[in-house]
Amino acid sequence: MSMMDRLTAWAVDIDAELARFCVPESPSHERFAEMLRYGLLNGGKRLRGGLLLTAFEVMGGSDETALTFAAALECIHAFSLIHDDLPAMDNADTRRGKPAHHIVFGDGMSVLSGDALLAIASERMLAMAAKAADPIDMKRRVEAALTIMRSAGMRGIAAGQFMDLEGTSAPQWRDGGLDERAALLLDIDMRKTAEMFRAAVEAGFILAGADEGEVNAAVSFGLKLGMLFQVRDDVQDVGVDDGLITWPAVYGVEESKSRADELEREALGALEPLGYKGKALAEFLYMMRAFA
Ligand code: GRG
Repeated sequence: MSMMDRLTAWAVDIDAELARFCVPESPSHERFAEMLRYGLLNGGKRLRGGLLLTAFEVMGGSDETALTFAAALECIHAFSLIHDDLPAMDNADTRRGKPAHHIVFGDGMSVLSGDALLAIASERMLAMAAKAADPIDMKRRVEAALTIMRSAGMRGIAAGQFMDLEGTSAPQWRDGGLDERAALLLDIDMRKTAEMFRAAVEAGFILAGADEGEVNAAVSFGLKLGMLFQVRDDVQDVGVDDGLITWPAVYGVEESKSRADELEREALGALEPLGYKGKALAEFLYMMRAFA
């Protein structure tokens, strides 16, 4: 089966798990559940969840636990997209080809839905940890939850979004030369995008019981892959999102493409310590060329 077919199959499993995340606690909360489902089950590619499941599998993991963590990661990603689209943030009217969450439910409900999705992701991972059969498994699940939640906070998307909101009025951008602008771009993208890819691979490895050297390789690969995704996404969006802090805005389109090629080589290089176990992750990287 090709990696693309596997992602398609995993997306079905992840969506089924996400649907279990939004079962209303009482019949009067059906509308609340509907809002969560609208933000979650709306055609996301499930790259981050699929990456976590690939990483889990290559390290020999085979139980159902990882699916909850893959869904939790997608749940956090969905929260960030709902909030990012709000008028107070990126002010986007559409998401995944449909009206954005706040266009359908209103700003207040979208803030609330994002809050709920972040809390539910954390709750589901901790519930999975609490029901581990032995202390080793419990520790792995807590550590996987920790690394995923870190990708959302001060180190991850919230910090990235903070810098993105300051945007082009930040002194490093407004007054800076190429080096300062490039450093700002790297800092934003590392947090806003690469951290979630890092968390996906790292959590998959931790859950499957990978050793420290293997986890280090996973971290390095995940960060490079996430950055690669963002560079290609920026290049694809030239003409759509101009005026933002992007790779083409700093380096121009051709140089951005060469940097993407370089990042791809570096990501593949980061897999070398894993030997044959890195093969499926390399396939995942090649498969992602189709998306950005
Ligand atoms: C509001 C805390 C908070 C964070 C928002 C992630 C983020 C920060 C903003 C989203 C907008 C953005 C440009 C993110 C960069 C990464 C990116 C290209 C996301 C889209 O990811 P895909 O293509 O989306 O995997 P799907 O829809 O397939 O899940």
